Amino acid sequence: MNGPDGKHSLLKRHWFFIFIFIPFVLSASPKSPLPKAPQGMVYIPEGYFQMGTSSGREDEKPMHFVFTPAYFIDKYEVSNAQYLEFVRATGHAMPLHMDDANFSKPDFPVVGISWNDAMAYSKWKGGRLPTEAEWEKAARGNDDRLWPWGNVWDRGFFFYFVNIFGDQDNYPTTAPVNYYQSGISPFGLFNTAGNVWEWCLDWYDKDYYRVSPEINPEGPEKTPFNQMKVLRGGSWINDIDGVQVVHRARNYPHIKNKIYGFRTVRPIP
Ligand SMILES: [Ca+2]
Ligand SMILES: [Ca+2]
Repeated sequence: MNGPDGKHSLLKRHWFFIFIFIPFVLSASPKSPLPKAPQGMVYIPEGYFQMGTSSGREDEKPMHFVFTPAYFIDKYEVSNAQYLEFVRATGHAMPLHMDDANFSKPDFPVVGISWNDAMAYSKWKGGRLPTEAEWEKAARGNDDRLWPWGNVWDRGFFFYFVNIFGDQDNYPTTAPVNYYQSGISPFGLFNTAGNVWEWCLDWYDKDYYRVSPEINPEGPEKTPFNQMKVLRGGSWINDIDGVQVVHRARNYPHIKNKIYGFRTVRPIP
């Protein structure tokens, strides 16, 4: 149709596109796209999760709802390769056990570092250590599970889910930070349970859950009775119950050994 009627209807079709289709496209696109996570990190959205347990050890009680703002957290425990980059760039002291082939491979988690070392590395990367709440939320999601993969441990079925004591999981000491894909957390973090314990930001207080704030708890104040930092997740020397993501361990911030490592958090301003 080349007559005036044909042009008119084409014009009408254009107006249809402008008034109907474009607003539809705009309203269908997300209002605020998720921030892009830095390389090697995972985005954890703001919101509530269930922290602690009502049936576990005394210092895990009670189960309580906690809100955190959104943040980024490392998908893996910090590796030797990453930590040595920091040592080379800053002149920071080398980690212990780098002469032991069981612990020094580049893709294995760094061990032999204190809480102070872990915090120095985290700051150099533009972040800090996770609070206990941030660590537990990233390891567990919001459904009250006891391990990152769920609530059931069946040795016959879940064989390569987690690095615990013994070599039936393929590794008698530490394992590569990206091993045990089957045991990832609901947010995709590797090895929150097992491999190495992970230093957290908070001072340890066994009664903290009974008094902690609901919104973004950052741990108790340091007191003369309370001089240790929290560690979470268990390690390659624990049994399967020892690596439940609700367990809370602690030690002095200067201690270094073969079972303590860490991962970092980057807060979102
Ligand atoms: Ca093992
Ligand atoms: Ca771990």
